[in-house]
Amino acid sequence: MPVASDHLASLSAGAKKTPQTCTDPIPGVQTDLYGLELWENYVPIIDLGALHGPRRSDIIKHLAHACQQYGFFMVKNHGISEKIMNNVMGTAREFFHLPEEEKMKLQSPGDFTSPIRFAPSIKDDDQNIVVSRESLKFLTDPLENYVNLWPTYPSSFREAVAEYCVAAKRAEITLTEAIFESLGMKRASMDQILVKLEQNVSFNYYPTCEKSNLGHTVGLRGHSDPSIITMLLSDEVPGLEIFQNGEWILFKPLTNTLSVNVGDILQALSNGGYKSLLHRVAASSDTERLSIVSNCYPSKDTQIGPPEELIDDDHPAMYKDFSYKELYDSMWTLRPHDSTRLDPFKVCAD
Ligand SMILES: O=C(O)CCC(=O)C(=O)O
Repeated sequence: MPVASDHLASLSAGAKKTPQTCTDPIPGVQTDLYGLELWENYVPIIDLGALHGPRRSDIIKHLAHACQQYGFFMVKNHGISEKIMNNVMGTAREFFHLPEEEKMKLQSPGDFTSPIRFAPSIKDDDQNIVVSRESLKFLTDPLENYVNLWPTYPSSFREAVAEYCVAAKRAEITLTEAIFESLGMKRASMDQILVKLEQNVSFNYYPTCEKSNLGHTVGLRGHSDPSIITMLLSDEVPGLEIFQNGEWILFKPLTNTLSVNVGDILQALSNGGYKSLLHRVAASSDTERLSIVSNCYPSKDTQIGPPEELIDDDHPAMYKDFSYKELYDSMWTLRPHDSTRLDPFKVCAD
């Protein structure tokens, strides 16, 4: 049975089990010879709903291509209802519009391990740059351990966010399992990760900045994510820029889709076959922007070096065998905008 049904069953009810399917053609989308849709020629669209039907093996091939060539794709028919997405976006927007002193109550300066933390915009004097993003980051897994730490204002917060987290995690498990299958991982290698997948969520708010300050303001600096995959729900305001073929490309979100990027852990697990995406967010003087990021990663004791079935004479191991805890502990010693998180775990330094 291809679907990680045991792992999905462990999620509480609330999210739709069978993703809604939409087969209407989307303007601006071309389909290649293998049936893979490409949005504006640079972002693949993966039909997550079709993983549950007879086209599963085609979708697995689409995923392999998307992760190898792009490190970034959109998912449609992901099973997260419009109502759940609208509720969580509305709640996040209300949160960021609270008075500064309310949000600052959730700040925990210097403590990156706090289960919930608000971070305001910052000025980096060394680089003479303002990073305009405000964020609220929180652990979500298991929900019952964390919900009581979440804000009670806006009053919709706990319910709307919990519903979104459950639905997003369901989509992430389905997608992660399919991505592992696309790599040719053995069932046992997949399961040692899938049974212990965890999630954290970040609400990101990018206020508008004065036109005169645009030259030294960014939304968020270039980085990759310390995740297996990262799933992004954003409003329709462009801002995310992805690094592809040596240039930064502005991504234009498509309604009702989520975007997904390959993270550092998947790059290590795939022995470098799937590339972790470098991305950043531009500042705007016209429109504020809101996004919700869900990071999917393994438990601390999980081994995330490439599994033996992906290593042979033609594909020698690029990374040592290491645990997620080792990666997690080492990443606080690097600057957050370094994209070198995996370097200490390489078999041979470049
Ligand atoms: O807001 C976005 O589009 C991206 C956010 C992001 O990259 C992050 O939270 O790490």
